[in-house]
Amino acid sequence: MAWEIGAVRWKVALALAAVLVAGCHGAAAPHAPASASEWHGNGAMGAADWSKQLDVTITIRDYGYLPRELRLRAGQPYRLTLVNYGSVPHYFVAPEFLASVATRKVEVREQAEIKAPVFTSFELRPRGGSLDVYLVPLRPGTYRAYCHVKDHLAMGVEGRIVVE
Ligand SMILES: [Cu+2]
Repeated sequence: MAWEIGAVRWKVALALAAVLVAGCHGAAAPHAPASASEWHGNGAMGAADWSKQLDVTITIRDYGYLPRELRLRAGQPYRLTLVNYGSVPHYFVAPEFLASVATRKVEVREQAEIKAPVFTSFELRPRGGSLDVYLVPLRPGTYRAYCHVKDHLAMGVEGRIVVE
């Protein structure tokens, strides 16, 4: 009797474990890297010399991103600061760009650091809301970034990031 209850418990535990494993895979983001080494850009993160970090900024206004085009070099570590000087919240939506870089962390100064393999977008509060993305571009290309709030894209709240 005791053995039977034990066996049932085992079956329940195994079924639960299977559900948990399936759940983890199902929850993976479309661009999520398969492994930690991929997360770190196949060594790009470990090889990056952060003492050579360059600081670049994209300023967001109600009429657009400044600069309209930001040029970056593949393999170079950057601190990309996003700051919204507009009067309303704005987004920085750039899933292709953010999936093409190795991200060390995202930092809200004096507040928090967020660690994740891949980001897709950020929302910045008006009148000075900002954050820093520590990243190493990996794939040359031209990437789009824009705000998807209402008619903001039509108002010009967008930009281009060129990785050479
Ligand atoms: Cu906007």
